[in-house]
Amino acid sequence: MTDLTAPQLKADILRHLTYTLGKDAPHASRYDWRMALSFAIRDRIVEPWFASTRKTWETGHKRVYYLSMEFLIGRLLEDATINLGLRDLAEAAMGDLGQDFRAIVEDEPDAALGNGGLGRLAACFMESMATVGCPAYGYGIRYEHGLFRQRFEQGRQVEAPEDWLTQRHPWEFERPEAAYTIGFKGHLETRAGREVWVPGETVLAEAYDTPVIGWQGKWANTLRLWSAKSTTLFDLDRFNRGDYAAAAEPEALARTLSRVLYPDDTTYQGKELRLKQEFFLTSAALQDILRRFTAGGHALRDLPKHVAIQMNDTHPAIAGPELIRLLVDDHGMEFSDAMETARACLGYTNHTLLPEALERWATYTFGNILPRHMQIVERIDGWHRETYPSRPHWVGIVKHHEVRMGELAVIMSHKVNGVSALHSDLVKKNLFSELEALHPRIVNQTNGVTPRRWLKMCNRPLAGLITETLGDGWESDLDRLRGLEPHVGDKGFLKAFGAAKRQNKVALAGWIKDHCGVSVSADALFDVQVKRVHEYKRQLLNILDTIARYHDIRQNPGATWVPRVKIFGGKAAPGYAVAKEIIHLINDVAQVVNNDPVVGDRLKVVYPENYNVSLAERLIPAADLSEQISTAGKEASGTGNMKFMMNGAPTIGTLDGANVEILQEVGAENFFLFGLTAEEVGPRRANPDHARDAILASQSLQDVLQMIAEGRFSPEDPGRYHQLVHRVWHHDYFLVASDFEAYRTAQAEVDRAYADQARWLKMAALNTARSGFFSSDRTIRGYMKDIWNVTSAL
Ligand code: 475
Repeated sequence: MTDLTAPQLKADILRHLTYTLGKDAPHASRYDWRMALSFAIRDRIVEPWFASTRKTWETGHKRVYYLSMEFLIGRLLEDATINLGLRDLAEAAMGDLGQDFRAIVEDEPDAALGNGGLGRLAACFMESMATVGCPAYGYGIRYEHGLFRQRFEQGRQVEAPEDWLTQRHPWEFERPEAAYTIGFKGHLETRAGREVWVPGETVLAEAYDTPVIGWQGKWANTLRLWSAKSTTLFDLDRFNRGDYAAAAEPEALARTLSRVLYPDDTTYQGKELRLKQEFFLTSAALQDILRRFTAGGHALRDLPKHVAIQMNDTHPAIAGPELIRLLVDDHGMEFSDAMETARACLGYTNHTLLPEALERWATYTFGNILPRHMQIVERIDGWHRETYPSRPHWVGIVKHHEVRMGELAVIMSHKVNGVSALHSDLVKKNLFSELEALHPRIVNQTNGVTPRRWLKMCNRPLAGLITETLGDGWESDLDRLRGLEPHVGDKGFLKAFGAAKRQNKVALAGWIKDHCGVSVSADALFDVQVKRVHEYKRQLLNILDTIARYHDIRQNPGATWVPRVKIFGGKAAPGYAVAKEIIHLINDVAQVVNNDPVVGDRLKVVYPENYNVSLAERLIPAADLSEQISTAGKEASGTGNMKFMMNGAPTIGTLDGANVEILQEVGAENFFLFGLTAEEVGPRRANPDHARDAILASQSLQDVLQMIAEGRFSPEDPGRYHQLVHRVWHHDYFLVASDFEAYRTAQAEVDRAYADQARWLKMAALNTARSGFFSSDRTIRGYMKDIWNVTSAL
C-alpha cells in the first residue's frame, strides 16, 4: 500500500493549502482544508492509477466498458482514505492541524448522479472492478445538477435543484484533448454508393476523468464522465452588435445536454432531450473506445477479443446501432460483419420488469433525432427476421410505430442478465421469452454491494469488532464473515455486537434530534424503510401498519409494548402524484403520533428529508430491522436489503428480488417472511374483489382506513386522503390490503423476537455472518467469467 507517515501527509496537506488553494493556514476555511486534504489523498491515487493503465497497455489486457446514464457515487474523500489504508493517518494529521476529520468529510457534497438502485449499483461495480483488478472504464454524463434536493413543506415534498459542481470537485481531471463531436438530426445522403449522415446539429463531448481506487490501492480504473460543450465558438459578431444574450446562445444550448439528471426512477418519459442525452453518452463512449482500440494497432474484427461493453439497462441501448454505424460508415466494414462484431462485444443488464419503465421511442422522434440509426435499426430488424424465420410476427424491435429498446438491446447482445435469481427467471419466462427461445442468452448475476463503503467505512464499531474477531482481510474476501458463526453462541461476542449496534443507534438518535426535532430512545427498535418512494415498494403498507400500531397503543397503553421508531427515507419522482401523497401521509401521521402524550416512547415516526447515499451510511448501521416489502415479482433485486443484512439488521420482507437469496443464506429463523408469492400475485389480482375481501376480513385494516378517511391525520383538511383510501378499496394493484394481515403478523413476531435480546442479537449477528455472498466483488467476478470473458490483471 503506502508507507506514508503522518508528518509527510501533514506536509502534503499544507503544501496544497498554500500552493493549490493559495491560502494561509490561519485564514483557511473548512472548504479549503477539505480541498487540501482531498488533493493530498488524490496524489496517492495517481501512481497506482498510472501503473494500472500502463500494465493494461503493456499486456494488451481486455478492457471492460461500463456504460451507464447514472453513477450514484456519494462522497469520495473518506472512501479513498479507506482504500488507501490512510484513514486513521488522515484523521490524525487533520487533528494535528486543528481540524475535525469528521466535519471535513461531511463537508463534501454527495455526487448524486443517479436516482436509486441502478445508479448506486454502477458505483459499487466501479469500486469492485478496481478491487478485483478488472481493467475497466465507467462511462457516464457529468450532470451539472444531480438528483434534486428534497425538502418537506407542511409534510409535502418540494424539490430544489442540486448543485454539487458549484464547489470545486477535487477528484476529477479535465481532459480537453479527449473530445468528440456528437451529431443529431440532419439528413442522409448517398455518396459513392455509401450512406452518409449529415447531422443538422452537433455538440462536443468533453471528458472528465475520476480515478477509482480499489481496496488497498492495488488497482485503479477510470470513471470518465462527458460534459457537453458547444462546437461553435462564441458569436463575436452578435456580441459586438450588443446582443449579449444571443451571443452566448450556442454554448447554453449545447450545455443543456449535460445540465440535469432526469429524476424518474422506473418510468420513462419519451422526452427528446433524454434520447439526446442517451446518444450523447453512448456515441462519445464508443468513439473513445474505438480510438483507444485502434491506437493499440489491432484490426477491428478483433474488437471482441479486447473489448467488452456493458449496457446498464436500455438507457445506452443505442450502442448497438451506433457501434454498427461507426464500424460501417467510418471504418468501411460490411454490415453483417459489423453486426457480428458489435454483438460479440455487447452485454445488456435488465433492472426492471415494470412496463412503464421499458423504453420505447416513437419512430417519428427517433428518426428525426437519429435518422441514420433509424435506418440501421430497420436493418437489424430485417436481419433478425431472416435469421430466425420461425420468429413470431409480433416479436421485433419496431412495432406500432415505436422503437422498443429492450428488444433492440437483447438482439444486439451476446449475453443478457437479470439482477437476482427470481428476476432473471421472470426476464426469461415473461419479458423476453420469445427472443430467449430463438437464441438462449439470458443469465443471472445477483447484485451485490461493496463492503468497503457499506460496512468498513459506514460502520466503524462493527467493522472493528469483525477485525478483532477474524483478523484483517475480510474486506476483500467477504465469505470470511462466516467465521463469525462460531462466536454467536458466545455471550461476550454478542454483547460486543450489541454494543456496536447501540453506539450507532445513539449517534443516529442524536442526529435525529438535531435534524428532525424528534427525541427517540436508543432502546427502541429502529425499523427502517429507505428507498425511492414507489407504489410497488409499498411504503403505504408500512404506514398503514404504523397506524394500526398507533391505534392499538391508544386502545391499550398499559400493555407491554416493544418501543419502535419507524424511520422512512426516500424521494418521489417530481411528477409521481400518488407517491407524493404517500410521503405526505407519512409526515402527517408522524405529526400526530409524535405529539400524542398517550403514546410517548412506544412509537415514533421520523422521515428525514433528502435521503441520499450519505444519509444511508448513517441510517443503515443503526437499523435493527430492514423493510423489504415490495409486491412479489416487482422488485428486480434490491441492494439496500443487502446493506442492512451486512450491518446486522434482519429483514422483514416478501419473497421478492434478492430477498429470496437473503432468506436462503440466512435461514428462515433469521428472516421475517410474509406475503403473497410472485406466483400467487396474478391469481389474487384476478379476483375483482381482492381488496374488499381483505379489508372486510381485517378489523384492524378497517379501523386504519376509517381513521385516515375521517381526517385523523389531517384535521385541517379532513378530505385530504379520500382518494388514497378509495384507491386501497378499489384500485389496489399492489395488493396492500391482501398482504396487510400477514405483514401485521410478521411485525408481531418481530416484537417477540426483539423482546428477547439474546435471541435478537444472535439473529442480527447471523445476518452479518452470512452476508458474504452479497459482496459486489462476487458479482463482478461473475460478470467477468460469464459475460465479459476477462481475467483479473492483478
Ligand atoms: C431496481 N432505475 C432494483 C437495482 O439492479 C435493483 C429506470 C429508468 C430511468 C432511470 N432509472 C431507472 C431503475 O430501473 C432502477 O433503479 N432499478 C433498480 O435497479 C439494481 O436492485 O430492484 O428497482
